[in-house]
Amino acid sequence: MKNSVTLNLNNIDLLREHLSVPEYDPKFLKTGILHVGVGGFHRAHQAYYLNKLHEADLNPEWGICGIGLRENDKNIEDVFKKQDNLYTLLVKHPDGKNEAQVIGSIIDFKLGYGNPQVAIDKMAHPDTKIVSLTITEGGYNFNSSTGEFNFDNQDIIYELQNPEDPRTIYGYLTAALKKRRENSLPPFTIMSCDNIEHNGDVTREMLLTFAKRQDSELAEWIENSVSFPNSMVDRITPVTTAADIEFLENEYGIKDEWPVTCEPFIQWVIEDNFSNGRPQLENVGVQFVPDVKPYEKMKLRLLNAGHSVLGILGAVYGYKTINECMEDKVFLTYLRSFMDLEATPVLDELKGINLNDYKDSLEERFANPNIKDSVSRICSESAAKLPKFLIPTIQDNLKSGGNIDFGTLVLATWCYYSDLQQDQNGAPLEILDTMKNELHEAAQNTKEDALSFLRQTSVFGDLVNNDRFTSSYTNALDKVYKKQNIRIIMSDMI
Ligand code: CS2
Repeated sequence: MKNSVTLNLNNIDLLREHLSVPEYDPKFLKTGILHVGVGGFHRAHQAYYLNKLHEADLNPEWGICGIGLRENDKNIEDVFKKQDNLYTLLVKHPDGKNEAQVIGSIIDFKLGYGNPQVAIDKMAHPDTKIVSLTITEGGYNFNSSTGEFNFDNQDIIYELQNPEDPRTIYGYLTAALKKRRENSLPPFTIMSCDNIEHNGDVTREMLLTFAKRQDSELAEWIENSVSFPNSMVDRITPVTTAADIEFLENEYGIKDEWPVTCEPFIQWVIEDNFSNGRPQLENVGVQFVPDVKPYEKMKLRLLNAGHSVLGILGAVYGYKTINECMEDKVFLTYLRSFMDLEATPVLDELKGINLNDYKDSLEERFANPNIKDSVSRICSESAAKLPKFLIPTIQDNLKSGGNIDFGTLVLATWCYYSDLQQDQNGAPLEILDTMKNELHEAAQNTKEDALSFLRQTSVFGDLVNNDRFTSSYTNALDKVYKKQNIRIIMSDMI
């Protein structure tokens, strides 16, 4: 074991003996990209690609500055200050091998919370060319079933009345774009990197709806001049644990308070639609395509939905990780049946992609025993995720007369999970969901009204009115609530 070294710019030369470090000097970068939502995923994905680009050839105008809009983003600011915005990326291979590297592409972090002008000024700075987002599926403030902007959100009401004191991404973006327009600066591109179908189009529509209420001329300018490329982003990034921090110190002699771990696979498919220039990311493997929609649909409905299938059924059965589920033949076969019989028939054709190979590769990725992606991460925010990942497949199959039972069992099990908040062995489950209370209340009424969970139309749309669906759902509910072992229910179906 080497003596451990604290991660910061002064120690780069010492750290080079332990692991790979940036061979460029981050001090030569200026901020071209502002990123809202610096969590594990952004740091394992976009920031990794930018780091790779600078390693090949320094692109001085494309440094990243993180922006935090939430109160607890203060923690990120603190760690980044200590570590000069550096962090370690630990790639975990299925054979147990690991690769660690220090990433230097994030060069700054600004906390908007408590001092929004700092973030607005940064967005309005002439060097800023792109504002990218990973604000989670639930962060876009629209009703999942109607697609409409939610004007009842208290933060939206507040910021419409107090434009100088924004709270949500919409308030920040409009305030910054307004300033750019007043200063005759070109607008930045708004690049959503969240798992939502047509993520760019959705961001555009929501921002325009908000901006029209505030300033119709500004809204028109945004409509005519801001680009919102759609994208498909992919890399499985588990939650960082204390064990990861310890592992890095023991194995690589690096003291890093906030590293990130991920799988080896990475993909980014994006439309080449930028209002103010972009980095040459095609040089490091990013795919620029004219229309990303078929790719994102494939990924959301196979990978993300597949994750939710394993996560919810696995959590209630008592599994803790996705790879544990994949080691179980019943779960593995159930997942494949869901993908083959329900998700695939309602996907668009994708030239050049063999869906069977894609599904095989998903199975391998989910099974990576080194990743230990927790089912609790997958189940978190299911109320925002399932309407994007799983429910559209059920709705499409209801229209086409296709099979729905594999997906429906997941929804019935989710009702049980939200109601009892424990697994089938009686062990408590930690529910991480913005809608936790609403879900719990609706699920608790299941005994009096079997369809009560489904009556949350903002999540389920009008599924409650579809007889074929409700009959499959009550049948599944009946089995799950009678405490039939979930694994036996699943194995009877495959
Ligand atoms: C996961 C995703 O949030 C989830 O439930 O399915 O975070 C998934 O791991 C990523 O989208 C992979 O690219």
